[in-house]
Amino acid sequence: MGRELITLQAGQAGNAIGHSFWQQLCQEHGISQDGTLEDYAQDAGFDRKDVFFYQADDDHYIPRSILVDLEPRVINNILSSPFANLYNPENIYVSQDGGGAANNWAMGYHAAERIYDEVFDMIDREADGSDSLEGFMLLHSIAGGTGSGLGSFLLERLNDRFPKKLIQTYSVFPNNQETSDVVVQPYNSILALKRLVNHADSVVVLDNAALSRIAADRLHVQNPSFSQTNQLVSTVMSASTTTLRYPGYMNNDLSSIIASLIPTPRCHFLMTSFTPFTSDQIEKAKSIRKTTVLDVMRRLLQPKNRMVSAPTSKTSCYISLLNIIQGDVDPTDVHKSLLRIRERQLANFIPWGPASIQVALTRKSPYVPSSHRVNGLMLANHTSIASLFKRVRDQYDRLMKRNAFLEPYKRERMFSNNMDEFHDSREVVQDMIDEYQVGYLTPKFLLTKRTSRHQKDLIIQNITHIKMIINNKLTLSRLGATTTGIDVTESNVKMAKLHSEQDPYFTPDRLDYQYIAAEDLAKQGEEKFDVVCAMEVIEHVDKPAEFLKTCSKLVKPGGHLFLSTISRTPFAKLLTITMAEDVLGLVSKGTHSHEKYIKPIELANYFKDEIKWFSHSDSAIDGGGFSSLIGSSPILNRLEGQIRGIAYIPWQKRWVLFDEGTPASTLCNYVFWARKPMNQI
Ligand SMILES: Nc1nc2c(ncn2[C@@H]2O[C@H](COP(=O)(O)OP(=O)(O)OP(=O)(O)O)[C@@H](O)[C@H]2O)c(=O)[nH]1
Ligand SMILES: [Mg+2]
Repeated sequence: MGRELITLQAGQAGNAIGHSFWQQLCQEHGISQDGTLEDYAQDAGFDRKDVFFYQADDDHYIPRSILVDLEPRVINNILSSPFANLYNPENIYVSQDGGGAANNWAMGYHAAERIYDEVFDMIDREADGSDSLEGFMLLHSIAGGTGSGLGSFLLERLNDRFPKKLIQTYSVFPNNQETSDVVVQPYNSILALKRLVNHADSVVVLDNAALSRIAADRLHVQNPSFSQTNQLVSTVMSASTTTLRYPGYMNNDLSSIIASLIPTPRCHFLMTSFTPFTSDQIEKAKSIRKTTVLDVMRRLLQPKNRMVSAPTSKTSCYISLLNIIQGDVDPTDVHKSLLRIRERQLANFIPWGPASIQVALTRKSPYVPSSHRVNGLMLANHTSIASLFKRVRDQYDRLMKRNAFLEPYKRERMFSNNMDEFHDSREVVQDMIDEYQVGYLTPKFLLTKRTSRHQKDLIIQNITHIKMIINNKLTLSRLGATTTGIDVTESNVKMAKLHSEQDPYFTPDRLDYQYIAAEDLAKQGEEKFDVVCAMEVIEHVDKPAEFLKTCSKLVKPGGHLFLSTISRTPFAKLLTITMAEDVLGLVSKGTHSHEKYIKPIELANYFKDEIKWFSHSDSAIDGGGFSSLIGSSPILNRLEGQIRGIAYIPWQKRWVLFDEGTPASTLCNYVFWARKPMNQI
């Protein structure tokens, strides 16, 4: 089954890096300049060319790519290059009047409105021609007029037209240190950034300042040409798509890569490092170094290798980190390297997240000779990227304060009456900066933000704790998820519906309540959920084992199950029955029965032995109840679950969530989280 991606190249930078990318892909898959398969690549069965190419009637390969520019120069260069016949001529749009968008975002945006039909005809044709389209990749720069303005327009419309498809961009950021670049770049950048925040699922940041620095350091080229920096870019683009093109058992589609790197939807700006960079054209850059897995992983973590110029501070840290390691690698070396990196504390992670480096091992193309045994790409979500956006914001503020260079924008419709769009874009960028800087250090901040527009959740209702559960559902929906709440008591469903109808924020397609048992929903079979929550339910059901099986069936592969319940301890009996029911009367008598309580270890074992979600026999679970289900191996997706105590503080009227491992914290109420393995249906 293919999971195809359509590439959209907009403007000069977009088309130039795109062209470089396609040359690299052709080399790696043994495809010649005109799209025919080279003799030596005839019986390759191990790669998936169909993600990026399709075959014409005569079997030659055509990129799933659409080339758009408002000036003809760059595309003409492509069409007079040896690769001229590679592209589908029907997929090329070059503006007739040919003047470009003159470094003006608004001009590019409005030009895109005018050519909308023609460009979307191409996109629709490509989308219809794919079996199982996963999404789009937009290649562009954010600083000029076309890639930035027309690119912004494409992002908005792609979102409307293909709401369920992923959108990843490779976005070139201008070299802010270079004064010779165009003065209005901060204006264009801020306007484009708003669209990148709101309409892209993930953005790979390509910072021209860092690319020049790396070209100088690694390739020993001072003042590198674009074609030289674009070689670095195409290496990164090809490496970041290897797991899609050479399928292994993990990260075979874009969504799994995005899911593992992006915990909140707006903070989706990824930085990259690659090592070792070599260039066959440049003698000095040919030098061969020792490339053990540990060397590669260490170098990937060094700030000087990052392709974003963003100084790290004491508080900046990784939110997530994926290393894609290519070549001949022994998994035990990976394991050892990860342990060493952890011991030496080479990577600083957010305090509340899974502090693990994820690793995907993939094969190398057999057709591209390489003097290195191993190479690696890092894709990372790091809070320091906010400093790049702050630089853009500060430059924008300086220009805007003086009302400098606004005339060309005022001539375009969007700015003819006021500058609202500028101010709004700045606000969106500021919010994103805050989220990176404040949010990731104080996770509560994130609760006020949306979750992914693709996320679907199920909440299994509880009979007695309706108020808490309603709040719970509202929160998830407020975060932006599409939420279904279910309950086996009809009056509860009615009450919940009434409750939500009073809030204009909710629509039935966002928050829906159904009068149905979880078991019946599972029997219907069709629908599975990204997140299933059953808070304070299991201690009330008669057959907990069956209930857990049902819940596990309702979760999508790779999805999450959250349960909260009470542990069967004398302490819990004292607190939840003697005190809450008998003495204080907080809960009506008979609500709980002690023998139905479940200990954390019992839940964990059940998920290990019966449901088989935890593969590790060595998970650190101990009978005392301070339990962590993080497998001992820090490799990708091995973070399988966690158990953490919660407690209600009556005088503060709020719940607290204890840190993992807090002594005695799971002796009464606790939350259990488990992640379904990707390979389980
Ligand atoms: N890395 C890289 N950056 C480029 C390349 N070409 C242009 N840029 C950068 O892109 C920014 C300008 O955007 P362009 O892509 O040239 O502009 P455009 O999208 O064609 O827009 P207009 O020409 O204004 O209509 C500047 O920051 C350039 O430094 C390239 O081939 N590679
Ligand atoms: Mg141009």
